[in-house]
Amino acid sequence: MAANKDYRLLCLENPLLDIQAFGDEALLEKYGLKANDAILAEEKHQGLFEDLLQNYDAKLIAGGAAQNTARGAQYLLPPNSVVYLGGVGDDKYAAILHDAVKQAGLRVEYRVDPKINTGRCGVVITGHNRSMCTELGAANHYDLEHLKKPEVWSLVENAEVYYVGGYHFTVCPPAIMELAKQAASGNKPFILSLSAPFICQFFKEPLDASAPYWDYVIGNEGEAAAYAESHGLNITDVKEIAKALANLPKENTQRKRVAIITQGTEPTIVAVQGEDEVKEFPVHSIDPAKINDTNGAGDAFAGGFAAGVVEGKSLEESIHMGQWLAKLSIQELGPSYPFPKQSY
Ligand code: 26A
Repeated sequence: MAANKDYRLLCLENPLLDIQAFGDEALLEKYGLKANDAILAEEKHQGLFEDLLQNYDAKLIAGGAAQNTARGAQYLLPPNSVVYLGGVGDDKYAAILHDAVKQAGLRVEYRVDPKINTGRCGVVITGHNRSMCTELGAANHYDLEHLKKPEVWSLVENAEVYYVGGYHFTVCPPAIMELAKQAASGNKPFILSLSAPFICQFFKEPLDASAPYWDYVIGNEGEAAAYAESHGLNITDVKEIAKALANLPKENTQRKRVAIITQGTEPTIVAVQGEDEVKEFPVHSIDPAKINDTNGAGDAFAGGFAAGVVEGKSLEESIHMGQWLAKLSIQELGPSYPFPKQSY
């Protein structure tokens, strides 16, 4: 890989503005939310966003899981390394996202829909848990037409590594498949995040269609369990689930698939296709008093890891980079990274 090329990492998913607050049991109960979850907003959640802003001193923070990952990868990589695609509206929320990505040095190619609001994610923090409730808005209107615009498609062709957030399976699976095929045909790494248990449960068909293209699949213990259950694997051991993911049929046989399962403060599990031994990597220790909130920790891990893949680092080193960035991010409010930059 040429070291001086621009935009080597291309990411796709749903740009969202997080409306994040420290909440309580009563708030979770009022909207029927679980303490630690990610869901799509239904009718009964409509009041949540205003409630958070009016009564819980909510902060507006740039979000969208893969956009957080993209900002994270750019944090570690040379300038102009990462480009991110997704759909937004033309409103004050989009302006906040533009400011955040500008500060992060992240290039975005948004599909702008002037008639629809930028997506919002209500985030309720209780202790080390976060409950997320998303109204996708304009993010739900990302389409192939945007991906195939010559100025966007040339970025796709130019990229050397692809990162897709699994949340995008609710939006435009054909765009995911285009990136997956582009990766396989050029023997370039395709990284997929499972994103949330509900993706493994309710978006199984498009998820499975993309599986042969995963060079790296990243998830947490909850997503791994949901995958195992929804696929009738009859296993609950995280290492065994990682192994099963790593050994699914694969399109590009020039790369062995790697499955990575994070488990909060417990060690990160890594299985490699065809290998018997499943490895464990302890997370970087942190004084609990320094943890601000863990929302976005998984996205930060994925960002650090993806940066390692882009730079051609070893698997061990890439995991280490992911854990390093996750440790930085949990000391910030929301899915953010410290500025001025800390160097790895
Ligand atoms: C389709 N859904 C539900 C989502 C999301 C999402 N990003 C994309 N699509 N639901 C929550 N998030 C984001 O996850 C980040 C934390 O990992 C939130 O915006 C938050 O920044």
